[in-house]
Amino acid sequence: MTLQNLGYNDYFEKSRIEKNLEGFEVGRVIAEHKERYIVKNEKGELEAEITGNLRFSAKSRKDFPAVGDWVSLINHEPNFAIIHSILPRFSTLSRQAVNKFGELQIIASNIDYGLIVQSVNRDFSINRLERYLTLCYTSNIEPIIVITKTDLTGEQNLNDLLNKIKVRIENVPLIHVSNETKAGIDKLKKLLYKGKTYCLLGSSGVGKSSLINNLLGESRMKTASISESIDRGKHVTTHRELILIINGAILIDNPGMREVGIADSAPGIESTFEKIYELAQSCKFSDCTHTSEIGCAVQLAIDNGQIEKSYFENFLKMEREKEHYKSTVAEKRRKDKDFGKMIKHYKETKKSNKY
Ligand SMILES: Nc1nc2c(ncn2[C@@H]2O[C@H](COP(=O)(O)OP(=O)(O)OP(=O)(O)O)[C@@H](O)[C@H]2O)c(=O)[nH]1
Ligand SMILES: [Mg+2]
Ligand SMILES: [Zn+2]
Repeated sequence: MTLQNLGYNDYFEKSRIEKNLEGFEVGRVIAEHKERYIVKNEKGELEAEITGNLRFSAKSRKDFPAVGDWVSLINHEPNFAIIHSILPRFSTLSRQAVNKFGELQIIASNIDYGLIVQSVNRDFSINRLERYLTLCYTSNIEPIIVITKTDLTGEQNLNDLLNKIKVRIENVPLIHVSNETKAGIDKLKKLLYKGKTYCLLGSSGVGKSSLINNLLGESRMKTASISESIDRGKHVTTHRELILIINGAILIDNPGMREVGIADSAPGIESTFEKIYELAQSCKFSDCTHTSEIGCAVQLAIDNGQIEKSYFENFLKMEREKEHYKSTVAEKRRKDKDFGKMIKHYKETKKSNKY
């Protein structure tokens, strides 16, 4: 095992030198269990914790290690290390943290490709596909769409579903597989490149772990049948884990996501809804909201069937979420600033009272 096998490359080596970390060993975070990490390098796997300094100077979740990170290490014992610092990330896949408005949750870092997995049955949703696309594009991560469980539907249905995707989503590789019959698995294998990191994204029960097992050719990841009564996954995978695939690609399995919340994702929304941005250039008014204005090219395109109404509605919904996230963050910052001012004022008055 070399560091390169784990995805180490010139980008990370350059920043290691720039940050004067030559004296430190490095490793990649391959799993996280509540602030305890498993780090892997050429010597094997180590358990690791962060330094107190890293913890106290952390301002947000972003300052903590995430699966996929390259970290510098201080070794104490043979199988235990302290994480001294996080090497600058090449990409960060994140979403709006569930139930914590205005906060980000890092899904994984240093990802090259996002494998967006949906099954042909209940889970299938183009709106949600566009959400995942937005997350990927926001972080410069290349998306690949993987439709699973093709054995559960007929050929006609499958083609209808694939065509629906193609109408709305262009220029994204689209693969369909069955983890049961193994149809399509080889096609997906061809999109896995040596030294590149792939993160599996999707709801619980769509077959992410089954897919990894098939690509590996062995049952490494735990999978479980979905709940028959509600046709939903049981959240079998409980933590992120980085796995090496035979032909040199690196895959990160992910627990199923219930929500795909949009954070500060302007670039991602722009790429996902490129057609709307293009049309908007022909609107009569430059500040057109594309809702009720005269001469709106977007509304016209909906009326004549050039774009789907649901595509536009999904765009609006995600735009609103992005704006809401931004204003929540701004509000938080303002409060923090006020609090800082209050403390400063308190200290100053205390000082002036002294003399
Ligand atoms: N018929 C069929 N069943 C599949 C396919 N892929 C996965 N399954 C089944 O779906 C169930 C869930 O699969 P998992 O691989 O555990 O799903 P997951 O996406 O990893 O789920 P979480 O870990 O909960 O996020 C298992 O019973 C699998 O056997 C498929 O292509 N066809
Ligand atoms: Mg799983
Ligand atoms: Zn308009």
